Amino acid sequence: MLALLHLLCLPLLSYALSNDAMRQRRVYQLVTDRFASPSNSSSAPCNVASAPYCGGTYKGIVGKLDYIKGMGFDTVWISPVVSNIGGTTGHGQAYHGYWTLDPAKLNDNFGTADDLKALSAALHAKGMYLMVDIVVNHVAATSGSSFSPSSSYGQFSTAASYHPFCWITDYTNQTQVEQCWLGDDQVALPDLNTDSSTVSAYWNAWIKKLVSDYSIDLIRIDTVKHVAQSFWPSFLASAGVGNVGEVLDGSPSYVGAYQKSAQINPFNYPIYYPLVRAFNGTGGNMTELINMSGSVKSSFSDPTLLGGFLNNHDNPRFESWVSDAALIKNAHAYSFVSDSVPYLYYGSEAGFKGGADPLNREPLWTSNFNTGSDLYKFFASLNAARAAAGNASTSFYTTQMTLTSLSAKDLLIAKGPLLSVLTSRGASGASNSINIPQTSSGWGNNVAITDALTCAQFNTASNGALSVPIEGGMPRVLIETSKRGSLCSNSTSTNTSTGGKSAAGRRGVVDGMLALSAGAVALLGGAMML
Ligand code: ABC
Ligand code: CA
Repeated sequence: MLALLHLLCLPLLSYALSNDAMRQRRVYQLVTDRFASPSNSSSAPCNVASAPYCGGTYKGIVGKLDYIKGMGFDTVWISPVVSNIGGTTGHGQAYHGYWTLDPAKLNDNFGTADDLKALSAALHAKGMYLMVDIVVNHVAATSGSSFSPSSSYGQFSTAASYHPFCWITDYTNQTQVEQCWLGDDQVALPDLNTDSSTVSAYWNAWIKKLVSDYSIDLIRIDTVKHVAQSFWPSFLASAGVGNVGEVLDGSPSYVGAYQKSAQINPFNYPIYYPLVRAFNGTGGNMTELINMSGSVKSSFSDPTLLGGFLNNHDNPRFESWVSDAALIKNAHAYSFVSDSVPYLYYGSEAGFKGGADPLNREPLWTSNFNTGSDLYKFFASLNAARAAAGNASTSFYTTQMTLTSLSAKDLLIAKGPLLSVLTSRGASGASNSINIPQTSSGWGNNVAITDALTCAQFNTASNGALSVPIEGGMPRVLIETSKRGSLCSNSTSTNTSTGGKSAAGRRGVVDGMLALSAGAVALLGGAMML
């Protein structure tokens, strides 16, 4: 028995498996203060414009895990957990968690240490993972040039822990980006001297303890480009868990260097800007997106480990620019059918449209956590498609996609066994069919194909080509019916192009997918916490 356990455990300890496990995640990003309050009253006020704490807590999240899991997500990214500066600043309160005071203490607005442990345990009990946001670049203060650290900052109570005051004014000057301060006179972010061995030793011990105290599975790292690359490898080794890092820059070579040289798995900010432009109206052209995906491939050591997103807490929601429901779905679908690990920012499923920070951090409780909405089911279908592809082929997650332009507005993404068609035609755009040649799909002659989004079925022709209609400008996410597993298993539609599908059928799809993957998820969870 012991020998068997040994055999089972050994390969799970390897660092490589941590990356394998990362690729299979589907991440739901929430702002702890804005996701769920214990009372969950849909009328509880939250004036986002004035940026106050609105009452969301860890207990609130625990109560809504089925809402997240039911959409097919298996990982929850929560806000930074450490204690923050109090009071109301010129930019409101520290409800987002990025204004660190003492990193050795927790932010008690979100609950107690036991509440955070309970959240971690509740996630693991459901075969899900906890991703915690962490900040090592800075602390926060309400004064810039006159900042003088005190014992409230815990370990960082003397000037020796900081880079001398200067604002970052030139983002092309990397020394400035690393050593000067973010923020402004309302809220300064005093820059820690992460180049000092005392500071880096503190952070290394801190992350090890945080991960262990709260059984954290993954970390999201803030302000990565503001800390020297040489800081990260030993910090990540101390963390001992997978990471996704924020390198907020549109240049693939600049961002790619953090993966090549510093073991960070960045969010795919280089693709974000062309992605928005591709679907930011019905004139959207796919060329820039295709070209950027090529640059990303050559600039990163492994594009399948990047974080793919359309929305997050720092940018205006895509829906604040675009109201066409089909364009919104196409833009969101990209992150789920392409190489990156998919991230969904909470509220996208509720149709939130908030603009620039702080308006993009709406309370979710006003939505009543509706699991019956068209968008909720849309994201569930995308997750189910990704899971089905991974179940059908072990190489799905590591296979790099191929992007082909089918026309100026139509994009084919091949990532076997998934083949997706995204289009910027828009809800009232043309409905002419897309022709996918066998050379692009690799599908056999006369085989049945399922669209994961509608459960409609099609057949390839006797030469293997597939003609698939575009309806209402909606994307298509296609997989061979023989490989779909439980995806659309409750569907009654066959060989149709109309894609009629009952809501009940769709729910069955998601439930089936989660049941299938639960064992694997639990196994990986054990590995990641070892
Ligand atoms: C508060 C208010 C805002 C107000 C702001 C000045 O102060 O809420 O209304 O406008 C936290 C809070 C924020 C808060 C800030 C500052 O603290 O969440 O609400 O804003 O007090 C991370 C987090 C972010 C967090 C912090 C600080 C850092 O995700 O939520 O903010 O812990 C830079 C950093 C990046 C940081 C971001 C907010 O600022 O690099 O880590 N995000 C250029 C620069 C980027 C820069 C970006 C800012 O501008 O290169 O470094 O990000 O908009 C592309 C280019 C890019 C360019 C973009 C805009 O365009 O290639 O280089 O980015 O094409
Ligand atoms: Ca710095």
